[in-house]
Amino acid sequence: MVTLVPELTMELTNLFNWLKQPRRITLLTHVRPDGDAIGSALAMKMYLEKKGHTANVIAPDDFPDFLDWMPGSKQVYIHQRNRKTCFAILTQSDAIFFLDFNAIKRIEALGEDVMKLTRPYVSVMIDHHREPDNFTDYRLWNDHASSTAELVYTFMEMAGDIHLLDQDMAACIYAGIALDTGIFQYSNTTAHVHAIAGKLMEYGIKVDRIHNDLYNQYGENRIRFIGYLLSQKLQIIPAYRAAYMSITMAEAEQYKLSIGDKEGIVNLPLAMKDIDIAVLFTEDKGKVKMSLRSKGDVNVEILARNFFNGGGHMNASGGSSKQSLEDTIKTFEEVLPKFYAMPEANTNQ
Ligand SMILES: [Mn+2]
Repeated sequence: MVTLVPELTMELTNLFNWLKQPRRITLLTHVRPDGDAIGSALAMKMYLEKKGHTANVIAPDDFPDFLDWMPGSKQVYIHQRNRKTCFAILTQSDAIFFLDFNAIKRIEALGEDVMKLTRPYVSVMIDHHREPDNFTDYRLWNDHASSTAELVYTFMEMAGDIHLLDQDMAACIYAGIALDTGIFQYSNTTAHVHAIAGKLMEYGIKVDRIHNDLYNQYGENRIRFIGYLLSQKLQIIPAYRAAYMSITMAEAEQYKLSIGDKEGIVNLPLAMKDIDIAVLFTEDKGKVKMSLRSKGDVNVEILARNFFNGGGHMNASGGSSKQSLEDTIKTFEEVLPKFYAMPEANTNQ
């Protein structure tokens, strides 16, 4: 039986006590922030402000447009575009919260700025990705949690502050959970997740509107691009029940893709009954970004961690490569047999 709710440790009690005084708190999310990262950060910001703290959210780079509806999204500082202001905010922080990631390298240049800070600050990690680095004073971490948003809810509950929850916070937390569970369909969708979602609905959030805002906001270009990818670019390796697609920079340009347009595309090949692994390779300046997804007991986290400098979750991970797009794909095809030979590749073995 896995523990779904982290224990309230002595350490966390100390943190809650420390938060009884007004503090200046900065909330950081990972690069290419997703809905769980932004939703968690915004809900946490609203909660901390209600507690009398000053709270700011900094994201390393831009988040997709389909998250613009989230209350407070306009106040998110983008480090890549506003490095000076972000650094000024960081230098004045009494505490820094690291949300939805667990290694300082995951925030790239923003992490470098955090390392430069000379004034002492309290550090807190709230995260659900596997294998966390040990770099914070406090952590609310559980890799069985569906999402960081779920853990933000847990944080408020543990602090005895669930009465501070309101409709805006509930909407952000609900969206984070919905996105990270693939709308309550992945294996991380526990009874506990549904119970929290039910409680959030009591705050009057409109789930149909949230789903529309999250999933039905695309332009014609994305729909046509998906058609092109599936008909022209989909590759299948039947022996390893794997499928992959790749996006070159030229194609992204041609179809005028924005960051949000690539979201969810990696999952499409998993709809095939004979496919357990789906990978999307995206060419970027000087590197290739990879999204890896799997079904059932196939653990793509092991694949991402061991061969592509990444990690995440068993059924959803990210990775990257400094090789060319072509060579990255070649490497992927070469490491597949090695991956399947690893005992951890399939959690049911
Ligand atoms: Mn997450």
